[in-house]
Amino acid sequence: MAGGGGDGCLSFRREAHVPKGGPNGGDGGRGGDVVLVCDDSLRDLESFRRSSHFKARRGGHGQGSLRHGKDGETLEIAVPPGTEARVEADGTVHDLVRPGQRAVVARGGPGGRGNKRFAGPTHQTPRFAERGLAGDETWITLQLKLLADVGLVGLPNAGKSSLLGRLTRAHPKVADYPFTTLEPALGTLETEDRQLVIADIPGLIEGASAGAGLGHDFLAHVERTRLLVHVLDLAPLDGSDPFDNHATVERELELHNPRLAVLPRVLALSKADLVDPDAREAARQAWAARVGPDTPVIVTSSATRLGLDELAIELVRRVPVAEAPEGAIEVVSGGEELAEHRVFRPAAQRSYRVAKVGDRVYRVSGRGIERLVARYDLDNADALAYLERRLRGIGVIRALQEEGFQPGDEVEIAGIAFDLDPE
Ligand SMILES: Nc1nc2c(ncn2[C@@H]2O[C@H](COP(=O)(O)OP(=O)(O)OP(=O)(O)O)[C@@H](O)[C@H]2O)c(=O)[nH]1
Ligand SMILES: [Mg+2]
Repeated sequence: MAGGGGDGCLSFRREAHVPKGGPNGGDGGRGGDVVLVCDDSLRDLESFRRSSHFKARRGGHGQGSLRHGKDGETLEIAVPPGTEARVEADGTVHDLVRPGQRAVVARGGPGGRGNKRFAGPTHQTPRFAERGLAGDETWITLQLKLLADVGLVGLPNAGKSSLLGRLTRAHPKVADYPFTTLEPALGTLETEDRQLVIADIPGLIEGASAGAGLGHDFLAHVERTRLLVHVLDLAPLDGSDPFDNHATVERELELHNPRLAVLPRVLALSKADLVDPDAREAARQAWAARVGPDTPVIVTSSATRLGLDELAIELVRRVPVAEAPEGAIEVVSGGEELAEHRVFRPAAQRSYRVAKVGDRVYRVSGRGIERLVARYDLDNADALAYLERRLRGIGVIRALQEEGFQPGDEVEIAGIAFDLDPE
């Protein structure tokens, strides 16, 4: 919920020798916006389980002597990269992908103007001020979508999370048992001129494509990436054969979606520090021969950083430059709204509707008009006179007359009924 605007102030100068000074009421401040900020240090939306109501500060009220109210502070809410935010009030969808990216999801209400603003040659003593308006109030649905350029895949315990932690500033949980990573995590690899988002996918096991293990739910995320790094443990603790392990993961990827089989990839042989240098080199050559010239084979160690720079360079080189990963940005924003907009446009240059709702009673509806009326205290004769002039300027009075309105009839706007007797 964004902050409401502060009220404008109704005040006149008082000085000992001036019996009646001029108007000097200051304006109310704007209410604070609610802004989502993409924050690289966050990995998930867990914190929103604990607190889910956010309210920005309201604007300060105006005061006498032309003191304006302070604007309400913007309320920033940090969300992890890959967050999709849907603003329920109007259906807008924001994708927060890059660290630092911001999206205003609720706007603060404008402040009311103080009475000084309404003074003019013909109205020297305006005895009214505007109210501030309420800020936007809406639910925001947050969903974490993986928007990764690169996906790390491999068996449980292969060293994927360790690699992510070394290549980026992410701090995924690392432990010496399989299935440590339960949900995909993202990190950003920063180079001089590019940022690549890398996703750490939970380990895949045989049968993953058919629903076994944890990896299955996340294979869909892999589809969005543009490059896969197959992380392969050179010396698995369980004594399994790296060749079999490699084949298992590749088979599961292909079974899930043949498109995955053709995604470019890099083979990262992991935990090389556990293998003596000759064996590493032999493994590299054997794998290079096996996977062919299109797949670089890089011997890596998260423990010693061996090969990590080479890996980073390879990732940057192989991920095509583009605005965002293919298929990652779904523009769902306001489909229905647009259609509605189009239907209304030819008939209505005006953004409000006038209807006769009873004997000598008329209703005017429309957001703009309703927000306008909310600004004034209609029991205040000066304010009412001012509002009438505004309504006349906008064409509302004429529209009312077309419907049969006579001076003195009742008009209802935003639930407020008043007798309108325009001059
Ligand atoms: N010696 C050594 N150990 C490593 C290296 N990389 C990872 N490990 C260890 O291997 C174990 C598994 O590492 P993780 O990074 O959690 O593996 P993972 O692939 O993310 O595993 P899951 O999340 O379970 O799929 C941990 O005990 C790590 O400390 C490495 O380069 N050298
Ligand atoms: Mg892991």
